[in-house]
Amino acid sequence: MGSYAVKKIGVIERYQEFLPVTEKTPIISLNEGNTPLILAEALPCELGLKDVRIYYKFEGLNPTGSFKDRGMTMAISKALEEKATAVICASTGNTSASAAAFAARSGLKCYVLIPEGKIAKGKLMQAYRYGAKVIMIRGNFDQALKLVREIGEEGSVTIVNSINPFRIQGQKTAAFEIIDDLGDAPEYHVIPVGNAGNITSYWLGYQEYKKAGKSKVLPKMLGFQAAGAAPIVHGHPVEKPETIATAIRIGNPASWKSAEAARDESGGLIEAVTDEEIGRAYRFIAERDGVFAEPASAAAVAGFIKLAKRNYFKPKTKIVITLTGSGLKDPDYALSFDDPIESVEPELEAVKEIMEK
Ligand code: AN7
Repeated sequence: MGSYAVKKIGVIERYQEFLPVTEKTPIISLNEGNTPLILAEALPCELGLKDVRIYYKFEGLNPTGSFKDRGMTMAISKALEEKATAVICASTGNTSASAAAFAARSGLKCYVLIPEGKIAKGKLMQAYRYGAKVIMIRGNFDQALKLVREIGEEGSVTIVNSINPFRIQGQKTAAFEIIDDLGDAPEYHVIPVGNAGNITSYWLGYQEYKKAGKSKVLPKMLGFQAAGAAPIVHGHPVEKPETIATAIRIGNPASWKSAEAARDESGGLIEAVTDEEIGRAYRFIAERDGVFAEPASAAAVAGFIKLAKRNYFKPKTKIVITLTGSGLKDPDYALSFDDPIESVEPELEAVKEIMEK
């Protein structure tokens, strides 16, 4: 073997002093984390924002294409340490893809419960191909999570939804990376909210790093739910959540209270954005900034745009927007817009005619 000096490491090895692991923890990693902060250029330009810096924390570049891998490396490693034999989760898609991948690598059996017909094709495909036992529920995510809790209580299968505290621990490393990259925390952090584990995780990470003297600033946490699935905004569960952003089609988030705490302690907010606003933001960042994220991620961008138009942001500040998952996850949504891809005979004139349109 030749020498291979660059050793890419995952979030547990990189941040072990901040995580509940020991030398005895068997680390199951896919080199997750270490995702880039991509400077937004078209977005501030379009909004006439001259003296703020906006970064996309692009979590779509994780091994299974979403931020879930940060929490899953922890949850699966700890499950293995605790001699589990099987894991289970309910999912709107990304958790199931991530659980399936890390379980495959660990040798643990994996069961995933997903709402039938309501998860993006790429995610379903991942869970299936990584070899999880995929069970489609004729109901929504909240009903699937309730079943998972019941199965978890029986004791033989470990739950790897974010009600598993190791998930939150792993996911907080995204905040660490941002501070390590920027030298301090941003003044504002914008993030989509579904089951509310991620906003909880970032807030925990920002606070812990500040306590450790790694940063001076604590950001305002700015969360966005889809208008048809906005229980935290309305202050009560939504029985039939609906949104094109299927990842956040959740009516009764598990981390509801801690999301409210993140919002209130940081002086932030949690608001709603419509599917139309999500769709526009989704197209804008792909078409103008060259960053392809999934609809749920675009909810954060849509929220950012809404606040910017209200002159919410103070000048000379930094803003980080987490793009939670890859646009590749949801081909059906990507191809659903009414600007059709045209087909022609293989003739020069015909091709030129379309080029000039
Ligand atoms: C791309 O996979 O809940 O507020 O079961 O996949 O931490 O739930 C996914 C959530 C945002 C919301 N963006 O994060 C699941 C699941 C994407 C997501 C969220 C999800 P949380």
